[in-house]
Amino acid sequence: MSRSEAYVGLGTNLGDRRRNLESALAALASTPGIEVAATSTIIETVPVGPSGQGLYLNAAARLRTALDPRRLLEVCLAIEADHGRDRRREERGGPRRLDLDLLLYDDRIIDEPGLTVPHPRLHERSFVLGPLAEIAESVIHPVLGVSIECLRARLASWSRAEYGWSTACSAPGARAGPSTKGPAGGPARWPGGEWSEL
Ligand code: A4P
Ligand code: MG
Repeated sequence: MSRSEAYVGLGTNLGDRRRNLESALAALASTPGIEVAATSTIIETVPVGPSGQGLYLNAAARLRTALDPRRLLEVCLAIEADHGRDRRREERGGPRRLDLDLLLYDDRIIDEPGLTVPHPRLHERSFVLGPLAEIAESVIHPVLGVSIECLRARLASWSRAEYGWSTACSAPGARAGPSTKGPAGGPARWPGGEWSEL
């Protein structure tokens, strides 16, 4: 059976946070057609978004999977619901027991209702790129055409220097993507306010 490689980002800032992550990884691993091939370390991060919420734990996992991207996302959303997440009652960007985002799926670019891959905000978020770079350092972002480690380093230096791309991180293979363009179709912009890992 052919298997694809997918990366999932995990976040939680409500309840027993470590247990939420461990239980979500166990649920992924016990799903037919999913093998958890690698996990990052768990990091504690300052919340991005509405103020007044608690610190997050974030992590990332590499999956080998026979499920297609749509089915894999459905599994992720079902695991969120099993962990007590109720989207109807939560604020956008606000506290949650469990967030599972499909970050990458092979080198696929998908922009359909309810499913965007690569995740449209992965390159803007240090709490995603930090763990992801541990297990996907040399994986190329299929829209931006640069490695995950390059994106992580770029975001870190952007937050220090407030720059855009550096020549060390040029993107000769970059393709136009759904949500990664800056104003007026320019290069992707790198918000600096999120560089806040503990
Ligand atoms: N959806 C489409 N594509 C995807 C994909 N690739 N992965 C759809 C996951 N979901 C995808 O999801 C809303 C809908 O997006 C889903 O039903 C699915 O059909 P969501 O999780 O409610 O929100 P979101 O749009 O995926 O955004 P995101 O980035 O997951 O959540 P928020 O609300 O923007 O941010 N601070 C720290 N330090 N750490 C965190 O983990 N997380 C958030 C959540 C805010 N601040 C944080 C953290
Ligand atoms: Mg999400």
